[in-house]
Amino acid sequence: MDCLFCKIVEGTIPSKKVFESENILAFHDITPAAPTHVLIIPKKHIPSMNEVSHEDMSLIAEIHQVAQQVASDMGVSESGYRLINNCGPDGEQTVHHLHYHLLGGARLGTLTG
Ligand code: IU
Repeated sequence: MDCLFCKIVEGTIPSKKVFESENILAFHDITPAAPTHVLIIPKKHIPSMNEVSHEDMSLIAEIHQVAQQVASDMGVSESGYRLINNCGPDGEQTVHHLHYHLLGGARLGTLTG
């Protein structure tokens, strides 16, 4: 399958990993939008939030656990952070493998301006 994040999971494209388990991988975003910008992905290929099924609920729970761990490891637990999923064209999703952006290390501004 021609999926960038599947290739990162397989190791055929390198990444700067910050966490790996049987089901989840977390790595630094190649174009950081904040001082801390980590992508957390399931190893399973799920194209977007729209295709997350009931069977995937344990994966989603694990992603939240990993986000907590990564935030702690990156030193942003107390200062705070954002966990963002972009879905579809209006959500500006560019990589079609489910992923969550963990952003922190600076005041990120409000979503409503
Ligand atoms: P989006 O939610 O699909 O818009 O985010 C995709 C992210 O993947 C984006 O922040 C890119 O900088 C990031 N990324 C990456 O980390 N490594 C890559 O080789 C490519 C994109 I292409």
